[in-house]
Amino acid sequence: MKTRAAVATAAGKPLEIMEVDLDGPRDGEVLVEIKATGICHTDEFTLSGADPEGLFPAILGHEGAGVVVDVGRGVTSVKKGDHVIPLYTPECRQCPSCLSRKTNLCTAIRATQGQGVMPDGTSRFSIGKEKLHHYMGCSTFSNFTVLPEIAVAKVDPAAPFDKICYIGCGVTTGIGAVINTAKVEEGATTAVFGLGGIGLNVIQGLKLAGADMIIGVDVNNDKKKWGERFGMTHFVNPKEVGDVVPHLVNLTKRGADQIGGADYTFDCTGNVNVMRQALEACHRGWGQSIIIGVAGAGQEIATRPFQLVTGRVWKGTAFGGARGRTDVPKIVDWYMAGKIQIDPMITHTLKLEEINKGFDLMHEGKSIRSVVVY
Ligand code: NAD
Ligand code: AHE
Ligand code: ZN
Repeated sequence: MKTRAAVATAAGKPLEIMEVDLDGPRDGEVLVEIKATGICHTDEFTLSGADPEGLFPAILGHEGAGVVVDVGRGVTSVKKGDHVIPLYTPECRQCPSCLSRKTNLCTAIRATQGQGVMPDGTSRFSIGKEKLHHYMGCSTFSNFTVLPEIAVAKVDPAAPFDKICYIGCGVTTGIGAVINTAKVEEGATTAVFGLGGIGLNVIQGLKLAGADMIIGVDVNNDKKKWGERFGMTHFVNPKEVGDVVPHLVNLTKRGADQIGGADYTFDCTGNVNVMRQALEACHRGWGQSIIIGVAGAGQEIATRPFQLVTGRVWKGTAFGGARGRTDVPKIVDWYMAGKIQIDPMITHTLKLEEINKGFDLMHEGKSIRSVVVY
């Protein structure tokens, strides 16, 4: 079949809207009509050329929602007409990682996913004889896409596609980092670095978890009102306070010994210098810093080992530690029940032809989330 898609032809170039060829689903695969897709910073990261796994030409996009329109042989868990969210972190429930109960990082198809192909080693996308790469197993910047059955979560059909697509990455990553990875407890003192599409969801997760102090840290003062909207209690612009680490340690002093530092900090910037600040702003003895941001090829994190020797913990999280087929439908239900907010964070709704504008808005710091509606 033919489908409309935004194609990443080369690193650093705007996406090109074109008609591409799409082969139907093979064994264990499903064909999904994508109804809406968010634009995540990670799409920008790969398009920029910074992603060591980046492949071109490719169809990017990993934050979608849509309807199953066809299924391959052997598919049992979804059927035509089901509403689904594609999962860049699948859940096969059979691999050693899924069975370990220690991680959400299913390994069933990770190798081929990183090579931009389906589990059988081939691509479903092409333009004539030229093959196009899949991206993060999702390629939601195409109106129709093919996914393995284990990489779709079946969700409430009443949920609006143009909002729940964001659960395909940003919402789940932010809230999950708090609940699944950090396991933040009531009354905690916390700091969130970077108040974009991920950081604001960390803030909303911290509010849900009952954190007392939620400090937002961002170089853009416009983000103050955004953080406050979702439960941030204090705002710090690192450009205005000198060295941000002692500033945060001072701000979080509490208890008889007046030792400062947050119980939990979150990096939502992808900047390795910020990751160090987030670790060092943690409380001696128990503070945990969760790395969510993704950094480019060649970037490394550093700190004095003393920071870890004295009990601070550095952790990372992918997709908020969520098991997609199990947890994503629940998060959609939370949204439908009004337990979490999504609508105000979707600042821009665009047509596929306007997708490059979504990247411009992100670069300019003007959007929280742009969503493309097909
Ligand atoms: P975004 O562009 O919407 O937000 C980034 C925010 O960081 C902006 O508000 C920006 O002003 C702020 N910022 C930039 N430099 C800063 C600094 N030095 N100090 C403080 N704030 C600073 O991006 P996003 O969509 O929220 O994504 C954030 C990061 O999370 C990206 O690196 C993205 O690739 C990554 N990500 C990771 C996962 C995962 O599973 N681990 C999932 C989604 C996104
Ligand atoms: N190709 C990148 C990996 C980037 C990365 O860490 N991606 C996250 C999801 S970001 C979503 O917006 C992830 O899921 N990681 C786990 C995995 O298996 O990739 C690089 O840096 O090489
Ligand atoms: Zn993402």
